[in-house]
Amino acid sequence: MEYFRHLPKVKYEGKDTKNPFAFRFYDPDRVILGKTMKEHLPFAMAWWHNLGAGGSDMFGTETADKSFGSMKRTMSHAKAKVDAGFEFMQKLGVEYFCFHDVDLVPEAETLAETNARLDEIADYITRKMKETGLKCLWGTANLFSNPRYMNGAGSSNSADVFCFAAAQIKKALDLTVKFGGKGYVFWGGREGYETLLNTDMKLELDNIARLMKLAVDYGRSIGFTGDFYIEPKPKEPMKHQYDFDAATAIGFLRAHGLERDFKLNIEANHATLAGHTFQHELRVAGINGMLGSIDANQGDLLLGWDTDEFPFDVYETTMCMYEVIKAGGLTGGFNFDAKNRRPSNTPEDMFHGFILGMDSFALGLIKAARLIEDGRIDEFIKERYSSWQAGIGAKITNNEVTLQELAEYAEKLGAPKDPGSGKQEYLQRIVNDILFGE
Ligand code: XLS
Ligand code: CA
Ligand code: CA
Repeated sequence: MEYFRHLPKVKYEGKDTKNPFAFRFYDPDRVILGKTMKEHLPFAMAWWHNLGAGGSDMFGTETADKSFGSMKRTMSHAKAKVDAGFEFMQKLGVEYFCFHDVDLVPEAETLAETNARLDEIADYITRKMKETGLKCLWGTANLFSNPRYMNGAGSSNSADVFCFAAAQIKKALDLTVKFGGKGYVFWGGREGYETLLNTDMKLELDNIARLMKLAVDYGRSIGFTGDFYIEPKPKEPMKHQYDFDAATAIGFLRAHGLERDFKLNIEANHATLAGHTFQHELRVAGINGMLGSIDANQGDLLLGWDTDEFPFDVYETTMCMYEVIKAGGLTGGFNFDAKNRRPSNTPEDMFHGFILGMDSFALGLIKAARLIEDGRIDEFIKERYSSWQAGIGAKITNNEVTLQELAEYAEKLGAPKDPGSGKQEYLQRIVNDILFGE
């Protein structure tokens, strides 16, 4: 069955095309800084949003029909989603998918029955992957929807619940390995607290780390060679989540000896919820050697929650690609953890969402490469920090001084040289010139 029969295979037609189902900027074979666009931008479809989300919110039920011609919560619906998903990815030229265990099949009463359903669908998906050459970017376990996780999973007060989380992670790792996934994600949606009055924070944090270590040991024992990722998010659904932001997650990983097996999956919308820019979070991950993968979406500055919109803001995608290129690329990819707005409820809108996201990132890549080739920003930063290249600055960075020597140096100097202007407006003009002036 062809689910998107009336929709074409989306191709690159260049920026002058008026065809709504064509790419204006995403030209997979175009070479930029020595790599094709397709290599720079391994795009992925999020199973949960694209094949699951029907636009419901706290005030209303679904507006988009994602039944794909089958009754929901049945195995035939699970298979229809696979067929629709693979057709969608092929038509858009999206090479990867990401999944939670319970995105693939409806959860059953028992773990054993859910796992049997997962085995059935995994065989079906594996066949499709062989036929089409499409791949898995990462897998994860949903440890937040089922009521048993109301107090967290790894951070639950209940040791039994912790074991259920372990069971789900084990199975999700089995599936990730079966699909040849590049990564395995921990997003700690309910790993946090509502009030410290009922919370043993130290035990909860130690237990989350224990669960991660157990997952690493099991994953490596079954041949998983990819990266584990933490996906930071400060809040929602919990008031406070332990993986608040990139810096917090990195500190946690190092404190528990997990830094060799883990990197970060940075989501744009989570960065802004944490009070940071997307670029800030990418830079923190990048300079720590932990930039693994990206959840490519955006939030809304006027709303304080996780809206998971398709990427539209080209300043953001440009600065994102600037960070990614500077960090030497990703080990993962760009997962559109994004959903159509509630009134955008047609299959055409699903295509428009991805075309928007892919073109926004392609344009961001083109512009980021131009910023780097242009060189003025790099040159300015180099000059700005030039006092560290020689003299006292070089001695300090080589760790060749004492506090006493520095005090003597400062006293002799009388006053420091003018540190110079930060020239923010000049630099912002360069960005605008490159974005709009050429
Ligand atoms: C929710 C998260 C979630 C993770 C995967 O806010 O973005 O979807 O990416 O569990
Ligand atoms: Ca995400
Ligand atoms: Ca999100």
